[in-house]
Amino acid sequence: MLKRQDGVSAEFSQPLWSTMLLSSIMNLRALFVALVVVAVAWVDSHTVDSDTENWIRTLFVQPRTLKMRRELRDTPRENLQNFFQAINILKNDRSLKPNKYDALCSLHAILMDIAHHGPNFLGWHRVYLILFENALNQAVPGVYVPFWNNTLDNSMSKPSLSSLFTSDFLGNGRGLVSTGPFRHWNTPHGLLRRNIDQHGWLMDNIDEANVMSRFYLEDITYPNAMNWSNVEEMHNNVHVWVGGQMSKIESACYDPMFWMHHAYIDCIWEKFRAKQRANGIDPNLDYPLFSFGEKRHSPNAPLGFGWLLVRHAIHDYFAESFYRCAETPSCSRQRPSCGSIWLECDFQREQCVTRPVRKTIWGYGRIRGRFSKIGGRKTFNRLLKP
Ligand SMILES: [Cu+2]
Repeated sequence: MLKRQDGVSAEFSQPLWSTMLLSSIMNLRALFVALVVVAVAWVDSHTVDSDTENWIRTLFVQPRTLKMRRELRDTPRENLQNFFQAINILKNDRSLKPNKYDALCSLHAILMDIAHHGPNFLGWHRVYLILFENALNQAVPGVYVPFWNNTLDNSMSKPSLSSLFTSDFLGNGRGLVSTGPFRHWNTPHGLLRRNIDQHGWLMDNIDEANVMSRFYLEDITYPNAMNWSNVEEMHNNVHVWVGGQMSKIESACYDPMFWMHHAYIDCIWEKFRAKQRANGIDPNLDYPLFSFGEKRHSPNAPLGFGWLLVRHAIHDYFAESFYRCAETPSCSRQRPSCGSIWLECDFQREQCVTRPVRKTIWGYGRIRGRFSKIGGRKTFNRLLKP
């Protein structure tokens, strides 16, 4: 029986050991849980202190119940508040240096090269999100990470007026974040700030359709994907669109928007995998054997979490044992409600769109079109990697 750690919710008391033998994915499950009892093998010369390492080991558990991740605007208020509260509990928990939230977030920068610019991008962030969700559940049991489907905001005539950037959701979108659940947050990269809708761009339905039109992981990830179906590239532009800490890899997760953004990207990937299964392609085996680009993205390279390898992160174990993605609200002329006060139906396009909250005080419009997008390009990677 897995020994329960202090503060770990009852939900995590499921003895993984007993289910191991029954599982068809026994080896992977064993590898995952083995991290609880062995030293986490951090890569390169980077280390975290032993207290942090010990805590992170407690995050390698499988919840008894599956989470249902929902779109932010479709998440019941109570769940959303619990989610924000859990984040703040981690942020204020100084039993680790400098606090639990920042300690977990630091891994994103430490393992930056393993996690980005290659086919491991999706799998690595999937495992990382699971660890984060487990950390939240230690603070407030039952919490899940809602996903931010940014196409709902992109469909607005002025996405900078999205209700997401109010105290009801994530706080203001320009300058120091002084409203909402993360107001006046300090980070290792200065006070939390954003600069929405100045550079980069949000995703649209065509982006998702382009991803869905492809067949293999290498068709939607670096280094082989065409730009128009490269999901990492699409995600980079959203990071840049938010600005502030979000615009750079080493600081991105210090803005909690990071997790909701990645939860959406992850849901797109899961949809892609479902389509693969329907087409007779096994997503468990779909990792480029040779054309993976840099060595650290090779299928047998370490994932950065204990004994897990890069190829393990694409396994259905992670896709199926922890959470599901709910559908983003949709509407039609016959079914005009989007089921959320934050969304309204665009009857022409028959899709839900974020309701604007107020007139902008910045007084600029949005430049649309491919050409202007290219002109404004400042990619997430390029900001970091000379
Ligand atoms: Cu990342």
